[in-house]
Amino acid sequence: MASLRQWFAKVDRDASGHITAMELQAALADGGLNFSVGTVAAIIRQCDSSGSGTISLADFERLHSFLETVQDTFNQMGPDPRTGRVPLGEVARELAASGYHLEPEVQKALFTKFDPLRANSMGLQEFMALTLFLRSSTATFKAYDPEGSGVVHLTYGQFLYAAVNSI
Ligand SMILES: [Ca+2]
Repeated sequence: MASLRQWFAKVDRDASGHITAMELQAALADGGLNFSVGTVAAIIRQCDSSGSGTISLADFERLHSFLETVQDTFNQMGPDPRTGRVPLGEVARELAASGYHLEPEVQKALFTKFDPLRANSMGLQEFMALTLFLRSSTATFKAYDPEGSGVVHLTYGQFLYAAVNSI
């Protein structure tokens, strides 16, 4: 726990007691991971218990374990040591193993979006963005489908709300 505290202090550059999206973006970039502010904000939403848009020390362990889980999952897929990337077929197998039952056209759309360079592979950054999207979309869907029927009916406003929360 002492090391987590030290890491927190390092990331919290202005020592405000909260890690902002900008601070987290800079820390991840130091580790060689270059994310847009939007993706970093999505990472924070996964871990931010208070809805403040920032990470407190209490949230930090969750953030740490989320980043570690995604990294471990990525490493288990056996990235090419030369490029650091995993073929899309391997990502598809991993998603299925994680319980995402995606129709072929849905999977194709996801891969088109999260492999924007059409490399037929993903690096850790793309895989993390995909993971965030799936997690937040699933959470939003479940919020509209608390009984787990698998079908939701949305008004236009609810659709926009769901879409903007799934980025
Ligand atoms: Ca700060």
